[in-house]
Amino acid sequence: MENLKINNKNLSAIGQRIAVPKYNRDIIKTGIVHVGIGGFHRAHEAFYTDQLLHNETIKEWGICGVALLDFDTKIYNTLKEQDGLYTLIVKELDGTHTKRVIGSIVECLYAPENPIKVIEKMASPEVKIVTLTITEGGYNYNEATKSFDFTNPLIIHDLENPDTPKTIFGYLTQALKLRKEHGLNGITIQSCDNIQGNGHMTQNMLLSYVSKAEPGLMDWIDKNVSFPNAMVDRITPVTAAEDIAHLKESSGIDDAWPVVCEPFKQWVIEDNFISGRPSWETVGAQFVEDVEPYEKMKLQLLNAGHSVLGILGALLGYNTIDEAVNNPNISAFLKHYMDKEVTPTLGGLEGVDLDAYKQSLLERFGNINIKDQIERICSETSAKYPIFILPTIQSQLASNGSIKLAAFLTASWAIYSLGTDENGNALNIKDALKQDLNEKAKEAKQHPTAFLELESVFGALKQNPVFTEAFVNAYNDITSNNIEDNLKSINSAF
Ligand code: CS2
Repeated sequence: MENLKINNKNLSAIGQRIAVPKYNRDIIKTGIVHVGIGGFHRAHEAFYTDQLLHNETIKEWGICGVALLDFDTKIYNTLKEQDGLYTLIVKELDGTHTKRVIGSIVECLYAPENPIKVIEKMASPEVKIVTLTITEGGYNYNEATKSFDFTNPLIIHDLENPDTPKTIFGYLTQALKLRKEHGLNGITIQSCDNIQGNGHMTQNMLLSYVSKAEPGLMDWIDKNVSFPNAMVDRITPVTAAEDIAHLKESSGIDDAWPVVCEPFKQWVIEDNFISGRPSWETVGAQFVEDVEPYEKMKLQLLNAGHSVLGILGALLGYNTIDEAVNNPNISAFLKHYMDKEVTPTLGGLEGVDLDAYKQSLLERFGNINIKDQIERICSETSAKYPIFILPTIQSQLASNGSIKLAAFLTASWAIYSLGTDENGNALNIKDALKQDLNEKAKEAKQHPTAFLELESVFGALKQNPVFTEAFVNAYNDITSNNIEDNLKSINSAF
């Protein structure tokens, strides 16, 4: 079988081997600018939109993918080379792979090379929505001050150099200013990141920035920009070299950066789009009035569940999430955490069978074909913890509920931050606060609660005696006995 490089020219030949877009990409206009063209966007929004574009009456919702950071050169160059095309490989539970070429990204821009082009694209009349996957840390929110972090050097740069911004806030401000000057229609800014109230977060952080950078724009934004909240879900591991090789061997497709993901997908969106929106509901998204309960459920069960498996699994020397969840002591701990500490905080979820949801999470985590990397899950835990774990602890403390398991997880993270697993092997920690975490973790050897001093992560947790007592107990248990024995003893109490 001849190898075919993935691009426009080879699309119909590739179509003899796997599914390809059936619509004419040449006539699709850009209605969405998306910032952050990593794996998750390409497995989620771009997938839904590709499905939508198969409805031949829809031509106005193509995506312009923007690579915002210097670090994004590789994905930009790859997508440019491949005419925006890439393969989505769904790893089914039975081990088979469902492959399709996704065509919804119809143009790409690399912001560091040409910031003005990105600003102009966001400000063009045909663009109705800017969507974002800029990661939890990308919103520049500080848990300690509960506000926008103006001390971030990149923000200082953007305030001083408005025409050549580096952050999303600088870009959006310039684009909105241009839209106002040109008397254009309003626009929706839609977050697709794992944050409770991600629309509110986007709005609050952007307005904080604008209040300093362009105060005259505040009123226009108020009237012309909408920020829907949304819950997004699809487990998307980092693409491995084997995935690229396997695609070539099995289908003769030469794709420099395919995306791999699980079969499950969910997108629950608040219907708040000031200038219209794609009919994503026709391809499986749900539009609802209030997304909050769905967000809470997903962030505090799935994402937090991931962190539980990631941190405990890393300490035990595992590499993938399925290995961790297939350890009965870890999975029992996770089940107790979900049932006893998270579930009481979730409130009523009309129409959702929570027991079935939790069961389905264990099955998804256990998918041995996905090989979701523990390293990916543990990356940037300092940005994830305040969103995935802290709300559960705060809510449980307020109602005198159990926080024992969350305290054990937090103490495990302190041990993890020392940089080696239980067998003494080095951990590859990727975290913007890696240095600070490591210093506090070292101090914690003398005074365990020193770890909780990182207020941008833990807020005021250190001041809470109930939590600190549970944390110190857990810390001492972990340092005097191995994780697995600790898990057995915790689990036996239920
Ligand atoms: C993960 C998420 O980054 C993480 O810690 O929990 O990337 C998770 O896989 C997705 O949110 C699934 O929808």
